[in-house]
Amino acid sequence: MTNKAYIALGSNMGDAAENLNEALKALDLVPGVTVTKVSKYYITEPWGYANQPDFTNACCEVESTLSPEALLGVCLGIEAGMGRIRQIKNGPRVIDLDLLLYGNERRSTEELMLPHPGLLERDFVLLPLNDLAEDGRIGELDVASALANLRKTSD
Ligand code: PH2
Ligand code: MG
Ligand code: MG
Repeated sequence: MTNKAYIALGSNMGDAAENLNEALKALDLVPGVTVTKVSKYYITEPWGYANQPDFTNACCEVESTLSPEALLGVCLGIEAGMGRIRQIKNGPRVIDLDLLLYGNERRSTEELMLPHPGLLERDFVLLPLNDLAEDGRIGELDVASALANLRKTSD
């Protein structure tokens, strides 16, 4: 059985767009994972830790036969393979792959929260995710309204 999942990509070290390209290629090469849609790439101001370069952010849709936990493992494996070192919280990173949604699955373990807890609060996630929505929605999530709400509250 295949499921649709959504992954946020971010980078602000080296050639950030090239890092996103490389991560997308790596994802698509994994058996049981097919990248089916990719958003536009957005240059965004750093959130959470100001003194670092702007990020390039995007989102992709994948179709996967893997479990949510296995797909998270794939994301972490690609991050490690691309040389990500965890240093400063919210600080610079060569690649960040966050599993946002996996069908209508919900999880709240230490390893995995689904939907991703930051999803509704971060415009650098909602903006690219909205590119992948159909009629403003992804499954149960009204992405277009979430984006409009976020913009209202941040004015
Ligand atoms: N990721 C972070 C922290 N801050 N800011 C932007 N603009 N984009 C990100 O992807 C990002 C961030 C931690 O994952
Ligand atoms: Mg992450
Ligand atoms: Mg992140």
